[in-house]
Amino acid sequence: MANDLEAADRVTINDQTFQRGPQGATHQTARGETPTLTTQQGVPVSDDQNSLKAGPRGPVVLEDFHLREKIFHFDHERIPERVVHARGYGAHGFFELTDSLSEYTRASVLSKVGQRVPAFVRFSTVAGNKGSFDLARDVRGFAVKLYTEEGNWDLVGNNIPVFFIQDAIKFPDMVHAVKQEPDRGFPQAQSAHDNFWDFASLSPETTHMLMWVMSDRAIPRSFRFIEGFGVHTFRLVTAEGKSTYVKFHWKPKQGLQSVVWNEAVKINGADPDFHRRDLWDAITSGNYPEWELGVQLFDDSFADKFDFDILDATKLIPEEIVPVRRVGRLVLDRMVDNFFAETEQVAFCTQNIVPGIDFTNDPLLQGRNFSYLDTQTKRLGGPNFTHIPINAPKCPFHNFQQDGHMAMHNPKGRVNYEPNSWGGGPRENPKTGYVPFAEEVRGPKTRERGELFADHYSQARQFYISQTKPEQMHIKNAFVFELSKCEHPVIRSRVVAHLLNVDQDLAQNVAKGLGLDALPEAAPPARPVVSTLPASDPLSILKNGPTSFAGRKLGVLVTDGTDAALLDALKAAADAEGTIIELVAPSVGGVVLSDGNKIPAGQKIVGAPSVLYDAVVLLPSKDGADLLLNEATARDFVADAFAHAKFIGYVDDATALLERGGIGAGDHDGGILPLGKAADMSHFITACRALRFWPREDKTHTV
Ligand code: HDE
Repeated sequence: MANDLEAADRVTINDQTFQRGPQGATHQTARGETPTLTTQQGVPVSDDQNSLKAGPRGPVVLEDFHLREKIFHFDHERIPERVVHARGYGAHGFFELTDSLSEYTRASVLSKVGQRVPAFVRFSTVAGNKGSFDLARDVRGFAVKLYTEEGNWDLVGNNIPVFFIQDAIKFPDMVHAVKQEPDRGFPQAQSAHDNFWDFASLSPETTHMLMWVMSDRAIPRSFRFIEGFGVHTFRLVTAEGKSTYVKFHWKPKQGLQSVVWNEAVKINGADPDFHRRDLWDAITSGNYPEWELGVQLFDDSFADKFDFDILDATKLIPEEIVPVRRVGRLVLDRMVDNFFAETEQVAFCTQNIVPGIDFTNDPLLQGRNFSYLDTQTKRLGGPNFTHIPINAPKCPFHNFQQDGHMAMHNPKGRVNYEPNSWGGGPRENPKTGYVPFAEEVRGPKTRERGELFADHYSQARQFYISQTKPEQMHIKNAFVFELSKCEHPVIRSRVVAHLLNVDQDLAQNVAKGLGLDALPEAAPPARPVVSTLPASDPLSILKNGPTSFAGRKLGVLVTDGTDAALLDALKAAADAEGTIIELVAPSVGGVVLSDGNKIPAGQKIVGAPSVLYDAVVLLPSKDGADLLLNEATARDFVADAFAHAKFIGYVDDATALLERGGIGAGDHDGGILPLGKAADMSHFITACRALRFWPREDKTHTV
C-alpha cells in the first residue's frame, strides 16, 4: 500500500477552490472567502438556524437530514478517555542529533548528526480524569513520538526515572488504587486517600517512587521545566548485532523548577489549565522549550556488577556511576491546529521502535508492549488508528493490512498478499528490515522476580539524602499531608514503618506531623538496606535550577499613578533577561501612569493571585495602595507571595500594603527587596534567578 499522506492540498467544489486543513477538511477557500456551509456529504446548506418544521409552530419533521446529521455527529464527539494519563497537552517540534551513536546503533535517527526528524510530544498527569486540573500532585507523562525515516519511534516516558511497581501484572491494581474510589467516585486527580496508601504501604516496591512523588517533582512549575526519562533499560543494537544497554533522559535547557504545595492547591482554583496555558503562551510567543537527549550507555559487565538489577524499573543508575552523554536536542516550536485531532488522537505505543533500538526483559516494559496497542484499538475504535495523520509515519510505508473500521489506505489493484505471482506489492528486506537482538533465553517457566528486585529501600534512601534541606522538608510535609487525608490510622503507621528503612529523621518527623502515639516497628526489609550509597546531585531539583530568570513570569501590581519611569526600568531589565511581565491592576482596562499615559493591564487583581507568578513587584502609587488596602485579593496577593517564599520587589508607597499582607518591618528578609528610585532594575531581576528565598520557609511552616 502506498503512502498517500500528501493528498492534494486544494480541492474545487461548486466553482470554489478550497484549502484543505490538516485533517483534509476544507474550511477556507484558497482566496480567503467564506465558503458555503455543507453537510458531511458536501451538500450546500441553505439555513443553519432553524430546523425543518411543519409550520412555524409545528413539529419538527424527521426528514430534516441536516438536523439529524448535525445532532448525530455531536452525539458521537466523545471517545473513551485514556484510562491513565487522560489529561494531557501536546506540541509539535523536531529532534536533531548532535553527537552520533553509530558505534552503538544502526538507528538512523541516532547516527546522522544534523539530521532533523519531526517530533510530537504529549505531557500529561496520570491519575486525573480528562477534565481535572493541571497541578495535581502526580507523575507527569513525557511521551515523545519521533517520525524517523525508518518508522515511528515512541519513547513513552515520565518525568520521574523510576516507577511504582516492578511487574506489569500489578498495574491494574496500582491504577485502581490511585484513581477515584469505586463506591464514591472521588477523590479524583489525587493520591491523598486510603486506597492509594493502603496499596502502597502493602507493596514495599513502591517506596522509591513514593519518595519521588512526594517530592516537588510531582508539582512542576511548567512542562517546560521538567526532565523526561525512558525509565526502562533499552538496548541499542548495531548492524552486526552488538548490543549496548541504554537509559534515555530528556534534560530541559530551561532548568528544573517546581512550585510549593500550598501554591499548587491555589493554582488549581485560579487557573486549572496553568500548565497548558504556559506551554501555549511560550510556544506561540516564540519562546520554544528545548530538551537535550541524554543516554547512559553500559554493557553486560556493568550490569552484572551493579548493586541492582537493570531490569527493575524501580531502580535508576546514578549519573555519577554512568554519566549522561548528551547527543541531541528536542525543540517544541508549534502548537497543534486541533486539540482533538492531534493531542487526543495521538496513539503512543511502547512497541513502536526502529531498527537499532530494542527492548530488554524488564517485566514492566514487556507488559506495556501489549497494553498500548490494545488500548489504542479500544480508544480509537479499530486497528486503523495508524491512518490518522498524527499517528501515520512520515516515511514511506507499504504493507498488506486492509479493511476494518475507517480504512483509509487499502491496497490498490489485485495484489493484497505476498508472495504473489503478479509482481506487485512490497516484500521483506533482510538488509534494512528490523532484526531483534538475538538474546539467548533459557530458564524454567516460573512466576518469580530476579533476586535483586527485593531491595526496596536503598535507592529511596539515596534519593532522600540527595535533596537540599528545603526539598527534604517538602517531602516530609507531603507525606504528612497525604497521610492526614487517610481515614485509617493503621495505613498511616504502615507507611511510617517503611520510611524507617529510608531515613530515621524523615520517619520520625512524619510520625510527629501525623501525631502518631508511638513509632511503629520498621518494616522488615526483604534484603539488607545498603546505607552507603552516596548523595547524587542530579536527583535534586534545586541543585539543577536555571541560571537565569528567562521564561519566568513576573506579576507587577500597578494602579493609577504608578511611577512610569520605574515601570519602564523594570520592563527593560525584564526584557534583557527574557522574563515575561504581566501587569495586574484594579481593572483590566488599565491604569493611568504618573506621566499621564494610560496602559492596559493583563489581569484584574481578583483573577490574578500571586500564585500565577514566579515573583511579584508591588508598584502602586500612594493613593492606589490606599485603595487596595481594603481589597482582600490584594492582601492575599502579598501574603501568598510571602508564604510561597517568592521574591517581592516593592516601592515605599507599598509598605502599608505589605503590612496588610502580614509582612511587618521585622519580617523583611533577603527576598523582600526595596526598589528605591533606581533607574536600573537589573539587581531585582538578578536576585529572582534564585527563584525562591527558601530560608523564609523556616518562619512560614510551623506545624
Ligand atoms: Fe503507561 N499507559 N503503562 N506508563 N503511559 C498508558 O496508554 C501501562 C508506564 C505512560 O500521552 C495507556 O494510550 C501499563 C510506565 C505515558 O498518550 C495504557 C503499564 C511509564 C502515557 C498504559 C504502564 C508509563 C501512558 C493509557 C505497566 C513511564 C501517556 C492510554 C506495565 C515509563 C501517553 C494510552 C500519551 C499511557 C499502560 C506503566 C508512561 C493503558 C500496562 C512505567 C506517558 O496503555
